Amino acid sequence: MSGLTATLLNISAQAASAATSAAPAEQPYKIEEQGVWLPQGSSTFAEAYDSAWNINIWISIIFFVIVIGPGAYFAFKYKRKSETEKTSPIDHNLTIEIIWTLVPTLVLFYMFWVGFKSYANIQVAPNEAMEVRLTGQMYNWTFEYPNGVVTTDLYVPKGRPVKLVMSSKDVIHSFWVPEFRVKQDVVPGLYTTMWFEATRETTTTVECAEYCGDGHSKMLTRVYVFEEKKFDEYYANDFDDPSNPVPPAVRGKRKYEALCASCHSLDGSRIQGPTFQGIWGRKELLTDGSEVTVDANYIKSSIVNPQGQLVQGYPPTMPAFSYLKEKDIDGIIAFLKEQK
Ligand code: HEC
Ligand SMILES: [Cu+2]
Repeated sequence: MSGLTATLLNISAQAASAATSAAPAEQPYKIEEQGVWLPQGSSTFAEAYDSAWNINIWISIIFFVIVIGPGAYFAFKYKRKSETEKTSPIDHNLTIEIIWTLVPTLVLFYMFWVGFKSYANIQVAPNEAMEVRLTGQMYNWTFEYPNGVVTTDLYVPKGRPVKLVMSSKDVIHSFWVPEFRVKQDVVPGLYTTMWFEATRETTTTVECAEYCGDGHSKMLTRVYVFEEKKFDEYYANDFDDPSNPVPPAVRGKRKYEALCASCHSLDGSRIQGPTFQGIWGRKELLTDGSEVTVDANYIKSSIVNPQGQLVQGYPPTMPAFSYLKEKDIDGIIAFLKEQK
């Protein structure tokens, strides 16, 4: 990637972390560079993709020189020298015309073939691929793994194929991992898929590549590629670092950011649901006229059975999160306790 794009990406990464101060203050979003054109290749597609890129760029450069070079030269060499000079009577040359029709046609077929080969490969995921369900929304991505764990960062094993089954909750987004050389639209009301197999341990970045609103540039998300063993350990541990257990409130905060932040604010503002600011111990009027004090039991039942007790003045739109594990719910409760 060029230095300029990298600079722009860094600027938007800073903007993103400044805007969502809740985001974990980790390393900046990065895409590893190599040379002038393309970033480091980190998936099995990179080789074919990069060679297609190189072939196309070199053919374009060569033909640019072949076409524009003589054109510019002739413009000077055969420039009309006087008012009375006549144009030469030559009008065409069959041999040359056949050559300059046939050669570019064959070159075009070759370029098509080079692109089509890897395109076909990118379209069809291997059967054994791990299927991860991706949801795009303004302005983040969530990933649901086969074991039901939902994350806001993408974790993938090195050397094993991963298939993403993607859809959007609102507008069209585009899921783009430059280092993997994959990009696919994420569309409301439609499943799109893509797959890849990472080839090296790295931490790279997802960008949204379809302008989707004013938070578009903030849809940066990390992709962690782990060795298979490390991946399996993380996978079994809800993608928390097994050697560095997180306190419940931190786990809860992550779940909040992944699942609840789109409807519940922490700063007192009303989104779809009541704010979590000062929620612990708050007295809440329910639609059946009764009053409850927010405690652990109420929060738990709000999460697994949201329609059971509805807060007055709010729509019954909260989905049930019955798949959440006990320790995630405990984490959320611990996190909500802290929201003064
Ligand atoms: C699609 C929007 C939406 C999402 C996502 C959502 N909620 Fe809600 N939530 C609501 C709405 C609307 C209400 C108010 C109506 C009701 O009581 O169900 C609510 C109410 C609540 C309440 C009761 C609040 C109070 O002041 O009494 C709790 C607790 C709660 N949600 C927890 C969560 C947690 C935890 C998550 C994430 C795991 C979550 N919600 C995700 C929409 C949402
Ligand atoms: Cu987007």
